[in-house]
Amino acid sequence: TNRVFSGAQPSGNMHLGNYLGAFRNWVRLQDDYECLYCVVDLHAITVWQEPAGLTHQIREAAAAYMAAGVDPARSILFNQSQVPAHSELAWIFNCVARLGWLNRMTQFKDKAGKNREKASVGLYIYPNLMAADILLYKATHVPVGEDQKQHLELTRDIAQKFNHDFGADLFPEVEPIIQDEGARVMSLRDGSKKMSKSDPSDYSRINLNDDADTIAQKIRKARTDSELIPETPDGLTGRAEATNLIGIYAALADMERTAVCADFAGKDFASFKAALTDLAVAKLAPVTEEMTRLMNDPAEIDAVLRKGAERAQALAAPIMAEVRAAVGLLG
Ligand code: AQP
Repeated sequence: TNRVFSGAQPSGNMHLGNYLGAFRNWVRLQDDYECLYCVVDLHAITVWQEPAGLTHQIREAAAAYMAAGVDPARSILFNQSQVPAHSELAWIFNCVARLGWLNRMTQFKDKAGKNREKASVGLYIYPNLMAADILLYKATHVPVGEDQKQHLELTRDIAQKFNHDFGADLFPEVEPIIQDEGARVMSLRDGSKKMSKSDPSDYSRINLNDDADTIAQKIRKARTDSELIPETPDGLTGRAEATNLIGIYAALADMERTAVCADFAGKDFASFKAALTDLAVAKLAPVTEEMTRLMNDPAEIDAVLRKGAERAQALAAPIMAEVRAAVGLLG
């Protein structure tokens, strides 16, 4: 079978970038693959998370997946730490991956920043846990953005070295499902940075739990330039913020950028932003409403996650047994 694994970290508010770049695509993949969608809480705690906030964020992430259209009856929707085998396989991979491989990971360098000595060990070995997430289910396909390509390469290296070292043809070669560049949503405050949960400015992103007034205000304050909307996307060259807003419009409306430019050619950003606000509110309101409904009754979310964890555990158990046998651990 073709099996997809993907996840998002419950490290803050889920936002428009997660929705357009990940969730919306996950929903489509449900038609062609057996899918596992995971709230990767163990990844989130590689940087400090306030415990009470984390509990809320885990449930809210699960609510966001469902509200976006992930169907827990078709896909396995679960929370990483509720399936302990993720940690178990990650440890074995800590012993397979080489220091030199991890030293090359650019995301660690970015996230650890200048004070590398103060970064958690977890942040450093994060890619090994990601490899475990995927290989624990022998997933064959992983939808990834450009920024995760290097980690997926590492997953392939770990699978290959494991197979080689233990003379087992155990893990498959994982294929990326590459998201197109247009699916990348940038910060509303700075068109050179991606929209991110951890950006300290709430005005940099549209959260999936923002109400209509908040969305309107954020789009109104979004950075732009003083030029008009060009006739074609060629006229967006060197205009990162304008490119981003046109891109968001195109993604939400399921249109090509060319068509969006043609529709708004010669208009100023005030009128474009008004149209973008209407569109964003129309598209996101049902998602926000469903998230709110789910968050009002966490028992429903918890039950979905418990059921999901059971199903994931059932898939993982025989694979973990193969791994233990290959390594020589007692069963
Ligand atoms: N701005 C974005 N545009 C398109 N896709 C995005 N994704 C995240 N931001 C954007 C995609 O969402 C999925 C889940 O991401 P994640 O939560 O695991 O981690 P991330 O990429 O690190 O997201 P953030 O928001 O930037 O979180 P923090 O600030 O905590 O690091 C992934 O498929 C990702 O590509």
